[in-house]
Amino acid sequence: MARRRAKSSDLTKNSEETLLWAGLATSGVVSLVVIASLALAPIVSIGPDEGNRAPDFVADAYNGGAWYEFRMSDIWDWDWDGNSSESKWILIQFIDTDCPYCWEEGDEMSQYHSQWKDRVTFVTVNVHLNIPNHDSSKSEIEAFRDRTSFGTDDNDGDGCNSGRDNCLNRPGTPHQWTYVDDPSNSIFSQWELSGTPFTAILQPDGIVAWNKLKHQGQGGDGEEMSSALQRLVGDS
Ligand SMILES: [Ca+2]
Repeated sequence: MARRRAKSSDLTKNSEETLLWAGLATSGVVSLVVIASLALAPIVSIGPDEGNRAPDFVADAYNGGAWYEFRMSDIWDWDWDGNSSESKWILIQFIDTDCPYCWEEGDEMSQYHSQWKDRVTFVTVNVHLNIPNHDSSKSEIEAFRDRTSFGTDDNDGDGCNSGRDNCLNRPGTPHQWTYVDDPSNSIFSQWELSGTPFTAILQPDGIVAWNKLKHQGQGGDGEEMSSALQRLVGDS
């Protein structure tokens, strides 16, 4: 009996050792596979350049009804296959509610949105430039987006467009998309910007596909955003 017991205990020990070695071998193979796939995966830098993954951020956002916490990457389709037209592209615009060119661009943005809204998600980031008569607030952002009364039509610093206009008179229609507040200009810095307005187009997976400064800056090919949308997204 003692012998048998010893034998059976040896057998158990042997099979435990076999299992241990099998386990180590498997984890070794798994590690190699993991290392190989990490080595093969393209390294995507984070930044504002075309081909980079756009900087992610979490910030207060206004959707026309309420302010809420918005995370940029929540609207990215990480598994985008490069073709599917079900995933939406992203247009990110940077403005300051007091910047005159942003005021004028309000109309273009309304037109782009009405043409592309089914294929492109619009996000406007409001920065706070340190310029005289640029005094913005969440209430002013709401009024700029919604085209509602805020400020006066006198050039007295009260309202949008360097305080020259009541936000109610912004060119264009109410903007039916998410407005993000960037009170510390941190998103603006991540995009390495120095002025507004600025726009970029992102693929559905968050990769920068078109950066305005690259095309419309010095040495650029002059491509307009509307042409870029047509080229990248296709027929709206
Ligand atoms: Ca203002």
